[in-house]
Amino acid sequence: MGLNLTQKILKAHLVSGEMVAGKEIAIRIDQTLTQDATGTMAYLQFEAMGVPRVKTKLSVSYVDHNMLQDDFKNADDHIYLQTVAAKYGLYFSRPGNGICHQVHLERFGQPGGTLLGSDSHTPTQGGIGMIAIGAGGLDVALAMAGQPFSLNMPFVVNVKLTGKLRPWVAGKDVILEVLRKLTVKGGVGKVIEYTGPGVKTLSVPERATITNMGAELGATTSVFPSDDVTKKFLTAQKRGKAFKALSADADATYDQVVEIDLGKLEPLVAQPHSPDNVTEVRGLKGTKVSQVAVGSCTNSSFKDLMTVAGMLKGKSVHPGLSLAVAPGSKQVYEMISANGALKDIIASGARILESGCGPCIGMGFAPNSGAVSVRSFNRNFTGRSGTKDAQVYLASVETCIAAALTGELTDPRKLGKTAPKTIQPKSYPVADNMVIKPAKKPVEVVRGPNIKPLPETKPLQPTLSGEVLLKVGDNITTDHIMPAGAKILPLRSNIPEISKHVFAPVDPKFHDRAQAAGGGFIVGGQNYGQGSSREHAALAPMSLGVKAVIAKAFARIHRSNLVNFGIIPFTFLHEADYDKIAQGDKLTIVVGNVENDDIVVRNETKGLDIPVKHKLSDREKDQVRAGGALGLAKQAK
Ligand code: MIC
Ligand code: SF4
Repeated sequence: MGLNLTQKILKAHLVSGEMVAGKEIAIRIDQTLTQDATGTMAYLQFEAMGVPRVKTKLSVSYVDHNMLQDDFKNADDHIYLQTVAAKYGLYFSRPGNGICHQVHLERFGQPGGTLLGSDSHTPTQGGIGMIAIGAGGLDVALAMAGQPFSLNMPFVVNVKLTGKLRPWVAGKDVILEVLRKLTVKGGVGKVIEYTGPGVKTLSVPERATITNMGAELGATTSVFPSDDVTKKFLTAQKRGKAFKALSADADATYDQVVEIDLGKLEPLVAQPHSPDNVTEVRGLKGTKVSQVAVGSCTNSSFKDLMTVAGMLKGKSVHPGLSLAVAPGSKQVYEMISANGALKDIIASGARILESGCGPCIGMGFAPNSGAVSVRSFNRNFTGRSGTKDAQVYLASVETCIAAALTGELTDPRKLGKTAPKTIQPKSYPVADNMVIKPAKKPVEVVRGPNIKPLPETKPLQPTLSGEVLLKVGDNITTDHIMPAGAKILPLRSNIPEISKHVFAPVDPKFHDRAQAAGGGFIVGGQNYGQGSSREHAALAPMSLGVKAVIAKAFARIHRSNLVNFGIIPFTFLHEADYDKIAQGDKLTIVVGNVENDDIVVRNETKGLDIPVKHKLSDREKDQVRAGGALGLAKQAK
């Protein structure tokens, strides 16, 4: 029987396990990436493992998130990251070089390879046929130390593309349509593999937008075949040698099939506050917009910026709003400045931001109170923009600029029959002068005062008891659990400080209550922990004494992060039992050594027994017993 592309690449990297969907496998990791907001912790953990040099084929450390330097903290972290990279054999992409996923696509991604990144949008590289997976920093540190990465063998969804996008319809609209069909939890445990005759009509930047935002499906990753389009892109990046033709076997089978006729799609938008709350732009005509932002790892390629420039040329930004534009990388920035496109963008009145994550993670350009903000980004969770009551809509670059010109949500097709043409360059300018190679001589790692030691982990207690510190509903994101933004992100290397903000958007008293109670439990609904890969959403609760989370279901990366830090992720055996626990209830859970999966939660307050499962693999059981994966890695040394 033939294999699909996902199975082929996983098979070529299989270290252990059986390739049966849902069963745990371990794969060899060729490349890793980190960004600064998760990287500091990942390298502190890597250092604690005592491995002298990274063991991957390539590891890159990027700085793109914590770029606002309003005091020493972020700048100190950047120097720590630079020196640690030099010492341990990593490439270091300096602040200013661009957003990790965009730069990685341009310069490092490898069709057919595996990439583990401490950022949930690592699957962007699926746009060139790579199996690229987001994970917590500790998992990435372990991969850098040469350990295989464990995951459940994914189910594979075939998204069959036919037809061709019509003018003004973009790659972003394709992924918004997939999100509308599958929802933010529809991809959990699955890889989304794109096939069909429509694939060849999509450029690499369009494919990368689609695989990037596949993260919002909760998918393990997304992948496109590597074909002539990929070859042209890599050759233009002077990386023709990295090309390898890859596709599914003709008789490959899939667990699920979704068909999309590209020719039938129209401009779409994700409404507040979830990326799957998708509808046609035309239906929202007339909605007044206060700000527009173009950029982020989803839509900041040369193609995107040329679309922005083409639409803005000779026109003015609407007086009722503010437009910000952030080119995704230095390469993009250089190209649009060399060909005059940047001039057209500036002349329109747009505010040019540096190449980095910026407003996507609440690092500046927060909307005004109650504002409607239209963004070419991938997440619109409540408060993520920095303004709690802002209404964030996610859309293509075309729809963003249509709003920027008219002051309201406008179907870009209303701007004329012909969309601006963007030609794929035959050659990209390659400088790489902002990528520092690993040092050959010994390097001293520089640590600023904001870099605090890792918190201590404690081995598993056979009986867990305490109160339910918080009960939350479905689709709680890591932005709820451990918010980001300009004020909190600089504390990523300081767990005692960042812990003060755990669950702040949901309940500002959470920290004090958890401390007073000496820890306890969290109860959650469906898809608990969706969104980012930030392990701080597990690490900080752990430092506050959270021992277990009992939920209806977990998002993949967050579940792994909980286990990595010794917090047991229990799921209800019967979902209706969610109603049998209230905030403040006292619970006792006899877990023993977690060998047995059938565990009973005793609700002491209500006098009820509630059956739950931990579904830990043998590897995970060992991690939980040791109080987390780092403890285990140190024991193994
Ligand atoms: C995000 O988009 O939420 C982030 C910031 O890139 C995170 C990583 C982080 O929290 O540092 C992600 O997506 O994993
Ligand atoms: Fe950066 Fe936003 Fe992409 Fe996360 S989603 S990596 S914050 S641009």
